[in-house]
Amino acid sequence: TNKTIFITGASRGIGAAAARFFAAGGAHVVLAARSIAALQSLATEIEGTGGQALAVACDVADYGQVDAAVAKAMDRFGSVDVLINNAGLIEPIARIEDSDPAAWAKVANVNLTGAYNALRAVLPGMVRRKTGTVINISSGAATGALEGWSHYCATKAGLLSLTRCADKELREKGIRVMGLSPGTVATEMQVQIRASGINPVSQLDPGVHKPVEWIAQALGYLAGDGGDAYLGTDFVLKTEEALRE
Ligand code: NJP
Repeated sequence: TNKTIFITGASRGIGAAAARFFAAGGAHVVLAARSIAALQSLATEIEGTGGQALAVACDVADYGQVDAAVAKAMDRFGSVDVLINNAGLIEPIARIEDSDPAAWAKVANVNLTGAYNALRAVLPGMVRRKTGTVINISSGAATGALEGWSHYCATKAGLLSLTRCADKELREKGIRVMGLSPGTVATEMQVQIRASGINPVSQLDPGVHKPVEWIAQALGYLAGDGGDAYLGTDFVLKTEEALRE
């Protein structure tokens, strides 16, 4: 299809894999993150294989930057049809008593407010066209309680709640808001988790490190016309009744 897919956190890991996957299927991809050099090199790679990609530098924690990035996407491709809220971080991992308040706030501003920012920025166009798809990448941590992960667990739980609220408001306007909990995926984030020494082996999905391509395929399913579901960490497809209560 020639849909435009706006992907946050596209400079590496799951976001970069999703960009390659959607571009290979003919979509126009907008690559958003802070590391502009990595985004530009991915855009060049995608364009080299006949795809269309736009790299936009943006810190999702800053609404002005997100809004400007969406405006650039609209200028280049005319619309944003699918938003994938994938940008996220877990560092620094620390028990609450040892944690730095500013670092905790930064995680909240990326994992939760960042997703709100991108949703808020793409919505006027989606409401105008009466169609759109938003996929928020949450985590099994949303329902877990892991030492040193208070920032991550709390913000991923908040992101699921944002998903439910947004879906309730927007479904009747033709916009689907869905969630995906990838489970344990082989990316830089897992390297950081192991290095922290706190919960070094994921307790959420022990022993399994899914390749990023699996997550990209799951996103493809959700973004497709048939996708109207929530994918849990076990990767068993299930319609999450809670999302549509
Ligand atoms: O992580 P990683 P993943 N503004 O660290 C970007 C969730 N998840 O691919 O800005 C904009 O390789 C950063 O780009 P840059 C996880 O919580 C993962 O594993 O250039 N972008 C980079 O592209 C997250 O939501 C696992 O540094 C910002 C990307 O985010 C998503 O999957 C399990 C940013 C992070 O790439 C992708 O994570 C699970 C900012 N302020 C959920 N800050 C797992 N890996 O096991 C960071 O359940 N980024």
